[in-house]
Amino acid sequence: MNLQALIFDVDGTLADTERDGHRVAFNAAFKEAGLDWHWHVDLYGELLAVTGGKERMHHYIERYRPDYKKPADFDALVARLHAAKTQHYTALLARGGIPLRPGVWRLLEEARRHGMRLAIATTTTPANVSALLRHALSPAAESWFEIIGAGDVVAAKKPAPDIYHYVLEHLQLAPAQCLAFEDSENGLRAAQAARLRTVITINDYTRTHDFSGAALVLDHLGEADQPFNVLAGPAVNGATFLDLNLLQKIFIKP
Ligand code: XBP
Ligand code: MG
Repeated sequence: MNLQALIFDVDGTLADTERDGHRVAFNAAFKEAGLDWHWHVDLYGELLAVTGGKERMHHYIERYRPDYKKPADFDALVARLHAAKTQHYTALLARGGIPLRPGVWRLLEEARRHGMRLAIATTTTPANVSALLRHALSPAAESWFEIIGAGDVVAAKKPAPDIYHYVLEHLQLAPAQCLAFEDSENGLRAAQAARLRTVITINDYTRTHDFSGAALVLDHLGEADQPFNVLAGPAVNGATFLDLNLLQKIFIKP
């Protein structure tokens, strides 16, 4: 087996975007529209069970707001709220509001230097990916990824495998030639259903998720001065951060 490509999720994996990014942007859009919807930190954790911002708003109303009288054009309202939320979110990223998680920049840089192919598979809106890559990584970072599979480009969002199938098809690689990076159970289920081995880096919203079947579960990718903790997976023989050398050792069997 020859590892040829790394495929990254975005939200929660490249950066901790949910609590202080997406959530804040949703609330700003709701307030601006004069709605009494407010997603506090714990509620948002529950709402993350549904991926995709538009889908999450529908879920919120169905599940938590039986009192809300939907207007006839509810889908259009959700679409307008989502567009406003995207504006708020990308503006927040442009202000440098959300940094990358530990080890992300280092691993991407190393992968590029060694000709490892890179891709993105996410449920988030393409504009959100562009803003994060440009402002948290590098102005040219979008070009680092051969394919950015994002948002409504596929009909079914994670945990459906569609976005991974879309990316694999574009890369023209078999799942065994790639490795996925995810932070959530929905992400893992999507990658697994596409037969991809998956490295998980947990975060505060996902640490209690079921990651059975993941190839490796870490608290983060680690840095030389910020060692990772291995929560599940093979022995890493004293390594303190995930780099290509460690990936070769644990994933490429002779
Ligand atoms: C990420 C998401 C996204 C964001 C919001 O899931 O669920 O919906 O919360 O993005 P994953 P949009 O990391 O598994 O891809 O509002 O642009 O949909
Ligand atoms: Mg994620």
